[in-house]
Amino acid sequence: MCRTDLETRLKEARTLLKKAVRLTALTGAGISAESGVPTFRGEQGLWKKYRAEELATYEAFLRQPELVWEWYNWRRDLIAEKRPNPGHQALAALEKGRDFTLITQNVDGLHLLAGSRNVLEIHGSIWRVRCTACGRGRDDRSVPLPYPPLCPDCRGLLRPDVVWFGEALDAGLWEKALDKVVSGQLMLVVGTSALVQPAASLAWEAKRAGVLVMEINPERTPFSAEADLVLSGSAGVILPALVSETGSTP
Ligand code: BJW
Ligand code: ZN
Repeated sequence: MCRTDLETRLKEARTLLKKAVRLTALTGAGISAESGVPTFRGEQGLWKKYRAEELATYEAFLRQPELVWEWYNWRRDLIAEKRPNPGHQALAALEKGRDFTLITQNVDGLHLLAGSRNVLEIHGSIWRVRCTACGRGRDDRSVPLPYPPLCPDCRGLLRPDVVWFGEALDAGLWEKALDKVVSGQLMLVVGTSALVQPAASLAWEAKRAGVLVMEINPERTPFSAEADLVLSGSAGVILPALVSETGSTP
């Protein structure tokens, strides 16, 4: 997309954003890329080095819990020193004065660190652990977690409190996300390959409900053709450009 093209689209996007009072955003790994957190797919993606099915399934965890924990400890260590970038900050600013729900597939916690409060972490959090025996979850930010991490209540093996392939999303969070998306006026789809279900379906559900959807991504995705407006570029540049002149309140 050439510069003038992007400028025109940004202008249009700002006008639409100014009018919107009920807003949602769906974010993916791309928004944290500029903070130095690797994405999953693509050339620099995490799955280039590791096979998803070897690490991000419960079966993999049952087979090789130590290997899975090694991977999560490595990621916890990497994420612990990362900070929110201007993309996260712009979304936090957008929350002020609006009915704004931020739905994130990311487990890194960077939206919360940026000051967003109305956040639905639909794939869980890398900073939470859950007992495989009694099911209790708790926050735990220690890095690394000594292996094997055991539940203080029942001595069961702890797992990362994230959603692996083949697992259901938390029903309450999912219903709230879907409800906010379809009852909104505008939705931003930021930094996601729009490949992983059911999260990606939120963008299509929004369209079906007549919600205006803007996509922000340097690459095209399976959703791009459906989006009302595609702002092609990195979230750390586009989002601040969108929000700064829109102001934090409508
Ligand atoms: C930038 C940027 C910049 C770069 N600025 N942008 C066949 C068809 C359809 C579905 C399936 C199927 N086979 C299996 C399924 C189901 C499966 C699925 O969707 N698989 C697909 C891969 C095909 N889904 C599931 O299994 C889900 N559960 C389920 O279906 O349960 C059924 C069930 C129901 C009832 C009872 C029981 C079961 C669960 C999915 C869980 C996904 N989990 C992960 C791991 C989380 C934990 C962890 O982090 O360790 O979630 S996988 C991984 O993918 C992670 C992410 O949240 C998720 C999405 O990835 P994301 O965020 O889109 O990242 P990338 O890397 O893909 O893309 C980055 C994007 O950023 C790119 O577009 C870049 O261009 C862009 N970008 N720099 C803006 N600076
Ligand atoms: Zn327990």
